[in-house]
Amino acid sequence: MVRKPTPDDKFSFGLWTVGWNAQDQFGSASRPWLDPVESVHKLAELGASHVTFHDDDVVPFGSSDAERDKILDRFRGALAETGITVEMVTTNTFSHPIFKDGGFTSNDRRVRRYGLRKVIRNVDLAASLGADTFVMWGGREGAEYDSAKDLNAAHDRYAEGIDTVAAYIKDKGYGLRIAIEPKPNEPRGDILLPTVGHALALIAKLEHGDIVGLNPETGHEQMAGLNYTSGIAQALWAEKLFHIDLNGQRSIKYDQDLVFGHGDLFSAFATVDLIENGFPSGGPRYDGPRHFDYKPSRTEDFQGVWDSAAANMSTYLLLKERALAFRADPEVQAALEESGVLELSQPTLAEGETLADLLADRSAYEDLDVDAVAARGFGFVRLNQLALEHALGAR
Ligand code: GLT
Ligand code: MN
Ligand code: MN
Repeated sequence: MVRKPTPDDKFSFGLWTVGWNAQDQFGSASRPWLDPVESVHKLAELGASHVTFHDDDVVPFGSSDAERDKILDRFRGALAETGITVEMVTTNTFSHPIFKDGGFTSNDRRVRRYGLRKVIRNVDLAASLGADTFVMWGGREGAEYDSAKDLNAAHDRYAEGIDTVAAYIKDKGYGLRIAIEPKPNEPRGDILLPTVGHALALIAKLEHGDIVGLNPETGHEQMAGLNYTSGIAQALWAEKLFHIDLNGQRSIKYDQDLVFGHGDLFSAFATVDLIENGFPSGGPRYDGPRHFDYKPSRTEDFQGVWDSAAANMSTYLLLKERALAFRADPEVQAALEESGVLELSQPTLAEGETLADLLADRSAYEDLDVDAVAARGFGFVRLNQLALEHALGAR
């Protein structure tokens, strides 16, 4: 049995996840519309503590100001009744046909100006709800054809858009940080900022990059054949892991958005191990919400929707239990030591040692018995097997 989640677990769900009516490329909706207020109540019952949403998930696109106020009042009421808080808000700049060539990077300048207005309006809403994070997933920022985009200008416009929003956040004194969510493709043939690394490189060139970080999603990195845990590790190292989207993906194919752990389970174990235990020798930690961005499969009715929401949290808690046991196991600690995993945190040059000292150190080069050093076995396989046995609950 898995224990029930508590607020300390910081579980969070996008309202677009459970609320997805399962319409896809090949078929119409298999579930009716779900009232976001009902989702808030249901998620609270299941043990989640936070929700996140796109502007249009709560207030339908095109609503009048009066309708918007009414809807938001009712939504705030649900938050107050349940104690659920909004930790992150994001903007839908991908559904309406106006965004078919992007929001911040559309070739049509009118679209970019409209997109920026939509985002800024949503920043105000995010701040008024007390969110900490403002996610930007540029699903439509990209192209199908290499001739369709001036990629130099596109990166300029992307940076301009993000910097403008960041400057606005600072100007207003809002306690928000922007988190860019990379994705390699889908719905565009190629999406700008396809991976964690690409996004980090863009952030480094921003004027207001200090409040811009990342929201990496498990499946999006895996769609590019990359290792999600490595991706969030580098984002952590860069002190840019502002938020996470956890889900499941089974290899390189369309974005599956499966329940966390229902894709590459052993990789999910590594992710939870990093989040809950941190790096083996210390370093920056992720302390934010454990946010699930998945889609209840199209085969599921509402019972299946709520079962799948609960499954994300159960899987996370199970893996957390295993990951804590893994690190607490003295045999694992000894194996980490033997494998040199802990030795890696030792700087290559000793304190105060200069390159000149190293060049003068014959034992480091001229006199080093390279064959003897090369003969060392690292024992990584044994270490990995220990991890697997812990993940399976065999230890
Ligand atoms: C969309 C996408 C997700 C993003 C959301 C944020 S929207 O569902 O597939 O990965 O996190 O805009
Ligand atoms: Mn996804
Ligand atoms: Mn996501």
